[in-house]
Amino acid sequence: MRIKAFKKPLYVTKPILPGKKSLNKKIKEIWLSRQLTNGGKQSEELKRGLQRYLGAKYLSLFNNGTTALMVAIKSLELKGEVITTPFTFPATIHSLTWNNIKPVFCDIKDSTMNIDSDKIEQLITKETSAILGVHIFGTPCEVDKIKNIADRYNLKIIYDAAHAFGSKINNKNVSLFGDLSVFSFHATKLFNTFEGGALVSNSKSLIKKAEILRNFGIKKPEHIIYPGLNGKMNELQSAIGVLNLKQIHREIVKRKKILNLYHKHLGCMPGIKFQEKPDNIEDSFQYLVIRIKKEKFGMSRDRVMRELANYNVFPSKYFFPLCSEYPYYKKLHSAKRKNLRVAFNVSKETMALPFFGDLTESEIKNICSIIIGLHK
Ligand code: T4K
Repeated sequence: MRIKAFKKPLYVTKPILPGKKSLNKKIKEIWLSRQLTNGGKQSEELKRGLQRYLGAKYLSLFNNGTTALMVAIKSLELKGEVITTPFTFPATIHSLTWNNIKPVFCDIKDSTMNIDSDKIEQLITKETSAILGVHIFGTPCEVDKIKNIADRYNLKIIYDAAHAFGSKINNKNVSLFGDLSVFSFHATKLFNTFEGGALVSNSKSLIKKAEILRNFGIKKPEHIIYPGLNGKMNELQSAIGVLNLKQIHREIVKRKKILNLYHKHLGCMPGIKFQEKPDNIEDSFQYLVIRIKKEKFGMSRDRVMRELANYNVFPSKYFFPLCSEYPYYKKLHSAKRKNLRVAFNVSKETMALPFFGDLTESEIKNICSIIIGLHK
């Protein structure tokens, strides 16, 4: 059967939105209060809701995930070098550079595509101050192994949990691991506030410090104690968050079904590999990433993407190129390809397929049939 191109383009995601009626009610409240930012009723409500949802001890809202990352690094007063993964979004690595820290790239595991904790120790020098792990596509890093290394070498741990909203390890939310974790609430995320983010920690004093840094370093009027920036989430973003949080369960239920359908149709295809999810973890259902193994599939990831585009399907190349391949970082010793072989291969194979609650069963079936039809 010949499959027709989709009438409307299918992208990697389609954000959930609050209903207009409930949003109008929130807007009225904000207009009446005239408290637009710098804290307020909406941000307090969202903070409480997220703390509950993420099981976070302490949480601070941010205008986006990148600022939250930059502030996390500043709060821990990191210096020198930080060991991290090259297989991530630019924000992870740039946030180190903005803090005058040298990123040290560590290779990743082929199975989970997360930082390879068995290769971290050999990268530690007397300049190393922390490990920055990314729970890639919502699959948590090996947090126990990383903690063991950090404890032995007196290093701090930050987790970039931008993809891991609700991910769990042995039934414990990812927000409970590391010194600080960062979430992103960008429009493309499972839970969105259009733009937004949060910093979570088990340490009250760290979050307090981060909140001062988030507000220009102002501790109290006439008392400016750190070189801070402006990272606050405003009341409109917060209101959207309050409303979207109510829909999150429904969206996850739909995505679980969609994930199963993709597995059903593509799971046995030679040359197609899904991210491995260890038994002790719970997924965030943020992305559905497959790998195209060129030799076995008979076509490269890039060619598959070009073919899909003819049908109006536009997966995202998460993540290509590797951060270690950017001109700004390429000259670093740790950016050498021979040390990042797994990451280099993985970045040529991955693509995030359309994955959102509104995707219909027949759309998924057709996307999969197109891919299957390309197999040689
Ligand atoms: N750490 C990690 C590991 C991250 O992945 C990210 C962000 C961060 C940190 C930083 O967090 P934030 O500062 O962003 O809060 C997107 C997002 O812009 C970015 O937030 C996200 N990661 C990254 C993985 O994906 P692009 O370049 O893929 O975005 P874009 O505009 O191409 O969007 C992808 C598709 O989504 C579009 O084709 C259509 C759809 N879309 C997009 C937007 C913006 C919509 O339907 N509506 C929208 O409003 O980066």
